[in-house]
Amino acid sequence: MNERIVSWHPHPSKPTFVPPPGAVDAHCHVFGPMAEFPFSAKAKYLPEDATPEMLFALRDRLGFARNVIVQASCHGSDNRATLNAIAKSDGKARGVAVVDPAISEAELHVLHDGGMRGIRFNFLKRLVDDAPKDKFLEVAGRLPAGWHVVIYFEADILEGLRPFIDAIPVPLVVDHMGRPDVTQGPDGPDMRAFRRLLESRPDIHFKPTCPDRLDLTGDPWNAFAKAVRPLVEDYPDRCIWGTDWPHPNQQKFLPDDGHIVDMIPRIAPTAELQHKLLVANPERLYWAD
Ligand code: 0GY
Repeated sequence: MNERIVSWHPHPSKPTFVPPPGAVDAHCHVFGPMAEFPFSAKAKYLPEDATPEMLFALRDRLGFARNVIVQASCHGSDNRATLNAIAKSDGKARGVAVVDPAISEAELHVLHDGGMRGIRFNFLKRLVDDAPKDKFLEVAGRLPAGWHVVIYFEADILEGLRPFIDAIPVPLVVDHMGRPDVTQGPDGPDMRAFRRLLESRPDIHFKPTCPDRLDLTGDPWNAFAKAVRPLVEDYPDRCIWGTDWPHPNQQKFLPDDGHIVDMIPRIAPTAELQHKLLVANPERLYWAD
C-alpha cells in the first residue's frame, strides 16, 4: 500500500440548493498533511493530503458555515490532524475523536478543549482491525459532560450490536444510517431494522448521508432519495447531515459534492426540516457550550 489515493472530485459543481444560515456539514474529514501528521501504521488506505484549507474552501463553495470533522480511520487514534483543522477553523469547526479506550480523563479534557464533542466507534472490518465492545463501553462511561458516541456499522451486524448499543450510557449518532441497502426501498428489511433501533431509545440520532456509497444505481441516487426521505420526515429532530468529503477510500467513483448537497431538499423537502437537519440538530450536539 504505497500509492496515495485521491478520493475527491477535482472540480465539484456549485449546488443549486442554498443551505440556511449557520448550516453545518457534520460529517467530513481531513487527511494529514502527512509531512506534519503521519498516517497510522494500521491504516487500510493511504490518501493524498486533504488539508484544512481545502476543507474550508469547499465549505464556503457549498454554502455551509461550519464543519464537524470526524477523525478518519487512516489516522488511527492520533487526533492531531483533526485537532489542527479545528484550531485553524476560527471557531467554525468541532470534532469527533477516535481514542485508545485506555485514554485518561485528563487527555479526554484536552480533546474537549480542542473542540471534540464525541468519540467514534468504527465496526467496519475493512477499516479497523478490532472493535473491543467491553473497552468501548468502559470509556463511553467516563466521557466529558455533553459528549456522545458516533457509531459506524453495516446493516448486517445491526441485530448483533443491539445489546452493545443498548448499554451505551450517552446519546448516539449512527453514521450513514448503518449503511442500509436503500434499493430495498423505504419499507425494506434494512430500513425496518433501523427504525426499530430508533424506536428503542429517543437519544439515537442518524446521518442520512453518503448516497454515493449506499446507492450504487449512481448519481442522481434516486433509490437513496426514495428510501431516506420518509426517515428524515418521521425523525426530524434526530438527524444531522454531512458531505463525507474527502470521501475516504472512494476510488471507483468520485462523487460531485455539489450533487451531494443537492440531495438535501430531496430528503428534507421543507425549510423547517432543512433547518433542523443542518442547523438546530447539529448545534445541539456540537455547539451546546
Ligand atoms: C466515512 C466512511 C468511510 C471511512 C471512514 O474513517 C474512515 O476511514 O469513515 C468508509 O470507508 O465507508 O464515514 O467516512
